[in-house]
Amino acid sequence: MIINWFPGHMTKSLREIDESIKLVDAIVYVLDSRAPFSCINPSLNKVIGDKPIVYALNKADLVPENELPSRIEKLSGKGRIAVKLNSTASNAAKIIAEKLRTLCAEKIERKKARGINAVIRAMVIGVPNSGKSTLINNLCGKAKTITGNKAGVTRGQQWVRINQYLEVLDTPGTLYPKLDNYEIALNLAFIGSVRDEVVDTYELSLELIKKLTSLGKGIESRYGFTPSGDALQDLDTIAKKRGFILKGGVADYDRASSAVLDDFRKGRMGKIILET
Ligand SMILES: Nc1nc2c(ncn2[C@@H]2O[C@H](COP(=O)(O)OP(=O)(O)O)[C@@H](O)[C@H]2O)c(=O)[nH]1
Ligand SMILES: [Mg+2]
Repeated sequence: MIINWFPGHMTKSLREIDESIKLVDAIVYVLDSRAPFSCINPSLNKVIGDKPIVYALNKADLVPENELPSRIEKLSGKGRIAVKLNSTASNAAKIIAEKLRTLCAEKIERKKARGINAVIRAMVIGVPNSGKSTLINNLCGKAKTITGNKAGVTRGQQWVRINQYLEVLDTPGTLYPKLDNYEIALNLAFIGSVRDEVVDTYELSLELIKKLTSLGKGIESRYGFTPSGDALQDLDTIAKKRGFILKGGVADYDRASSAVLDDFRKGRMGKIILET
């Protein structure tokens, strides 16, 4: 299966993120906990430089809890804090605000010492479908957007004051996923970060069945049968079990493929992490 972008897309999105990143003190890098390392695009390293990062291991509710500590540790370091998150939960904003404050504590203190209003500015970035908008909505809540003529805000972006020391850009930076490694590209496609026009749903669902079979997860708990090892046969079984049948009694693979991908993406196959 081919999964690819036109390189132009990547260049454009990196340039856009680059413009916004210049304006902020810190970055909230949203990762999908089911494949956190696949969500990191190394092409961004140069743009980010040593800007502080909170890695939000989002959708943590969709993976086994014991899988996260080792990954959090791996992602943490100087100027880097990683934290598990469920962006749909009401405490998500508080968690992220606290981590940003910890990360920028020195900067806040320095500004305070000089009698400057100690507001740090942050932006949310991540691959598509990682939960950026959900997190921004949660962060901004009823907070007022700061209108007026603040420096650097382009194309309808606005700063939102979250609390006395934090402002967040209301528009996320959408990161084009890095697709030049096939396994990573597959992970990104499974979690819905690769636009559907770029991948073949039918082939992708077969790949997902293979992956879940190798992990020993998902198929049995969702569809109630042990995978056979033949992905196509299993897709056929899923179609029949779900009643996706075309005229003449043949399995509707299109519907079954979409259902398999949707079930996985919505967490209906149980808690699963793809990166082992
Ligand atoms: N289970 C779960 N779903 C989430 C979480 N965060 C976001 N979502 C869902 O993931 C999907 C994509 O979220 P969205 O914020 O639109 O992603 P964006 O493309 O990065 O802006 C939506 O259906 C959200 O409801 C989370 O922490 N847990
Ligand atoms: Mg969005």
